[in-house]
Amino acid sequence: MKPYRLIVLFFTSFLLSQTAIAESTLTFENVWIAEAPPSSSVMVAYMTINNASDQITKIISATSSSFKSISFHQTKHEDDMAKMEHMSTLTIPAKGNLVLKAGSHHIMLFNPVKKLKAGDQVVLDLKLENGDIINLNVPVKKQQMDHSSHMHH
Ligand SMILES: [Cu+2]
Repeated sequence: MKPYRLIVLFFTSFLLSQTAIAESTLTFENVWIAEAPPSSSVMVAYMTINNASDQITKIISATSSSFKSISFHQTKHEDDMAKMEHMSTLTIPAKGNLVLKAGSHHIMLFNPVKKLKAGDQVVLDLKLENGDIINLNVPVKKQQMDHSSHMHH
């Protein structure tokens, strides 16, 4: 029983290390940054990240020459309060997707180097766990009034 299990374990880890090389088949949809009010020093990026591979893929950091710092957040609702929680990675499930949207996961952009408005373009560099860097061109767009978020009143 025991030696058999060991062999299975070795074989599994061999397979995992093989597929890791062919990793990183992410595609991005509906990528945009919401235009912020003039007084605001933070902006938010939204997108849908599709993972065509059969491996969980993690984005471990994001940088941009247009912002002083960037972090990953998740909005959590506790009682009647919406709180933003820091996330160390954006994790995209195998053969699945991660939707960054209002009230959920999002990318928080701090202190724009210059004022950005609808029509501007920003480059975001997303770094994957395997070291790959994805350069995303992201348009700034006007935020739509979303009445669905007021539904529970
Ligand atoms: Cu946030």
